[in-house]
Amino acid sequence: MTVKPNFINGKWVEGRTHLENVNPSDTSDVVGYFSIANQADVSAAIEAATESKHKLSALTPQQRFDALDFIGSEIYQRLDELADLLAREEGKALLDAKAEVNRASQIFKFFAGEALRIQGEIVASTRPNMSVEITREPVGVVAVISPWNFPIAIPAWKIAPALAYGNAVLFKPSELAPASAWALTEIISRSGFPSGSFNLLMGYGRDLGPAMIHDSRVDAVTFTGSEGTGRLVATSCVSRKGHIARFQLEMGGKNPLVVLDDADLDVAVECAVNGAFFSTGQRCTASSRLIVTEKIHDEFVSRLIKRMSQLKVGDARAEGTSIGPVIDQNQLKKDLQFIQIGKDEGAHLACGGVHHSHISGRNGFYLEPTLFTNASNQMRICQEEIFGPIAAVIRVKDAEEALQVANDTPYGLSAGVCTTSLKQASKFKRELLVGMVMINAPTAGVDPHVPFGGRKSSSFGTREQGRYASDFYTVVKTTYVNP
Ligand code: UN1
Repeated sequence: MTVKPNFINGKWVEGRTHLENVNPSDTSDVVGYFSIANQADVSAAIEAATESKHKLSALTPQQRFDALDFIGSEIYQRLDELADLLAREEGKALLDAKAEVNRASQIFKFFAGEALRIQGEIVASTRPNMSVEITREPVGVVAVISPWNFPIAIPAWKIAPALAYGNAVLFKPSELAPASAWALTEIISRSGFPSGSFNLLMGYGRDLGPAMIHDSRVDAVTFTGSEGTGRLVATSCVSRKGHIARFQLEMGGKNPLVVLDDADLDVAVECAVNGAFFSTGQRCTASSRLIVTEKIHDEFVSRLIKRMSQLKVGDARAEGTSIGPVIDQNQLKKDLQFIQIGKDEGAHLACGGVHHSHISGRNGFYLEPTLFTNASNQMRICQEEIFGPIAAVIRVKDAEEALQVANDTPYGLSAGVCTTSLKQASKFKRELLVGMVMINAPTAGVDPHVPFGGRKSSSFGTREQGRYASDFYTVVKTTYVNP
């Protein structure tokens, strides 16, 4: 049995304990064994990252470009292999897994270019003879805490900008999907970044999170995960000894897809199926609330159910699978509990809801895409993030009510509207209280080069991705020059 080691100060370091990574499509298949970092490993990684700052500042932007471009290129060259690994450990259908690996490659390439485009400003002073320079510097040591649902793309969109803007990284991937993280680390280890500037610490968040955040040599924490854990991260960043750590949180969503009377229903059904069920609904951008106006409600629901019957649930890597398993037993239990809650609350289970412990002879965590109708927005299934292939249809009178219901949620990540009216599209674009608006497009699935993030309980801090990422990964310095 080989155990994949952590990566600390440029060396592969085996842990005393390890975790087992199991394929959710086939629980008899162990994807691998991965070392669990302990407190001493975390300290060593923080020490190395801190020490690497001077080596990082000696790297030219061109060298950072070359290293990031190398990573992006290798990910692309190994797309099939990495996508297979991702689908195997996470349960994402192979086509989606390929798209995710491709996205990770694009992100590294994008930030390779950004390393060459770091700019400042020179501004006239209000005082005579003085000028003012505004420059950006690396923030320092960044802890990257990433979830299991996008095991290569989310690490990419945190690690690539961190390195592009000259920071050192401590990477703590989810314990449920360490294989993609390990493969990514192995590529980064050969890319030319100096030893200590990139460290992999695998294991459980409850131990490693506090160990990283409580150390005041860690300057910033970027986190994607649940709202509950996000709040703990925030509290730790603020209450630790030493200076407050800069933090950025991407948390839950309860994203609405609004379908108006004038929508193209073919487009609307595709948006709903993709947004609600692809990637097994395990996306913070998933459309879990389908808000549909009265006139087209029945037609939309019947077309959606027909389309759902074509979705094939099965092994993520099997030919023809559109919906893979949920990630593990805990998540399956939570999903099934929410299905029961929906029934108890009086919503109508219109489709799916069935759990299969075997498909094609494989023992996995399979759940059929599930649709509730006759739901009201106050129900728990419409207020709480489920993170599974479960959506609820809420019938509304008109566009006005649809907008009000769409915004009536603690979250504010993404929202979609299907309409052929420019007037309605413009109104929703203006009035939706979210970070991302999708017009005639699924609420999930975003471009790699533009800002990503939300409002209210979905996000805290500056935006991720695209050029806006520099707001998190750099510190602005203002210099007054009296020559
Ligand atoms: C997408 O919808 O393409 O955790 C990305 C998540 C998000 C990423 C979604 N941070 O689901």
